[in-house]
Amino acid sequence: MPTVRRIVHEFLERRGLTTIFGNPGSNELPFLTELPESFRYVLGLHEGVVVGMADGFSQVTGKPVLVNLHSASGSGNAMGALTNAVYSRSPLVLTAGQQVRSAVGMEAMLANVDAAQLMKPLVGWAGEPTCAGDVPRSLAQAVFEAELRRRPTYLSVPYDDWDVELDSSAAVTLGRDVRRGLVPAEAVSAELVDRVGEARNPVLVLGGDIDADGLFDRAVALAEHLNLPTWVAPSPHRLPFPNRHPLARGVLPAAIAGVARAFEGHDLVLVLGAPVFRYHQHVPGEYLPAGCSLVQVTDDAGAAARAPFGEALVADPGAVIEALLAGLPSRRVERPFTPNPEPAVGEGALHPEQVFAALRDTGADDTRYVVESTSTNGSWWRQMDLRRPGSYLFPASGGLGFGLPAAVGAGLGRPDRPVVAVVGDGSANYGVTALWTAAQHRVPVTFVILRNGTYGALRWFAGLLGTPDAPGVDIPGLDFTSIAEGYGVPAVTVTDVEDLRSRLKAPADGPRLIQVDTQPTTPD
Ligand code: TZD
Ligand code: CA
Repeated sequence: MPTVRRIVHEFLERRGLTTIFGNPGSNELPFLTELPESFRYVLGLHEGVVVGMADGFSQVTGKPVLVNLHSASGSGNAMGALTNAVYSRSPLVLTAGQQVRSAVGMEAMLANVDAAQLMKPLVGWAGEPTCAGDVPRSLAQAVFEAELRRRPTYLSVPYDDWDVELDSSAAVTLGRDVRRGLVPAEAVSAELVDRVGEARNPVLVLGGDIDADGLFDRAVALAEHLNLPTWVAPSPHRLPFPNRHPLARGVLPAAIAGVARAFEGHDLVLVLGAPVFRYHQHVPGEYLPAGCSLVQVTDDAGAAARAPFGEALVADPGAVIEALLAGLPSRRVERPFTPNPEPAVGEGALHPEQVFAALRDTGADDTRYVVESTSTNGSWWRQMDLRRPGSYLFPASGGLGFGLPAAVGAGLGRPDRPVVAVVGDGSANYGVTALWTAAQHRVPVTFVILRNGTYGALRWFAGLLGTPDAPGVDIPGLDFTSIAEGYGVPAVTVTDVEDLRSRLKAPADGPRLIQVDTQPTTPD
């Protein structure tokens, strides 16, 4: 008779969840023993890094990923990084080892008291099987809930369950398939097609789901077909549209008044694959200019329900894109891509624009950039020219500690594309142990650390919020070359732009870190 362990391993194998990101403890070892050959265990030295790596891996593969955490303490450490996975809609399946069943009630060491409750409200679903016999089904549910809701899930399993033998009926779960398909009814589609066709001056807004769903090229086709000015929804965690495309209008400002200003003169805003909207700075005002209406198409029922204004259609954005392409005549106008401006030049240290221009000029077209540098946002979009799907990842909740780990996860998940992490000297600290995993697995990521000696974005915010005397915004005395070497990653400091360019051009067969001293800037 098969054990719970055998059945669960086989289920995971059949579903392709054979890369496990984890940081184990005693409660988890009974699950991890006797793993079949096809499994790969990627050890992270801190649970925030474990989840960040899994998030990057999931985002580039488009698949659910198994994460293994240690009881309550490991789960708690994972929680900050988990906020990013929630907003990137990454289907991470978190598992945590529980004490043996008889020891949970008395709160023995390592009991995870009320485990499912611990991770709510971040996860879309959380549970602990009521008996060993229900572990395979519960694990399958955790995987399917993550896929269907596109949100992390959490399962706590008492460690004395894994050796329990089950009869053959427990294996029926193995063969299950669960899918989603949200194509709108024809009449609903037709109504939306007419509405866009009749609009006097429509505008398109694209969100991260467009890139995540493999719709980047179809969204470009739609914008070009209808000659639609195209914005990226505020606070993007992925890039859904080429940023120098002649129809690209940039990233919408993350404030109510700024968004309304951007829509001035338009009568219809069509939002595909984004919440409405992920504002950040609170600048109150009208949500839309007079005479303008908004329609949001998303497969995320929660995002549709919580939007403060506009109409929403819960459907696959891809189905709506195809309906619009098929249903409306072409208004296409050929125009060249918009060239990048000359980079600003720093004094005393490199301007971030010089660094980004060097990346742009030396990087392969299909390079994936994982970015976590907050005060350099404007410089980034001015200097980059990203034309491929999956070129850009950014922490989706704004929770730092994503950049280094997600770059490692992206490199492990899709080794066919080069990965460059562009990370601030502040952000790098939250996920720095990812360097060790990169070194151990020889993941060929180039880590570019922008060292400006400060939490640049906080300095800028201090000005906006009228709090110039707030402490805790400078971070002098950090040297990432010594830190990286300690984790096994070769590293250099660069102060000259030509030196930077020649180093970026040099081939690398493993991870490397380039620390660049940069001039402080503001995000705009
Ligand atoms: N802690 C966590 C986990 N997430 C956060 N977002 C912050 C603190 C607050 N924070 C920001 O929102 S931006 C920032 C902090 C500390 C500064 C990041 O510094 P950096 O980048 O060096 O990475 P810049 O370009 O100098 O701003
Ligand atoms: Ca900084």
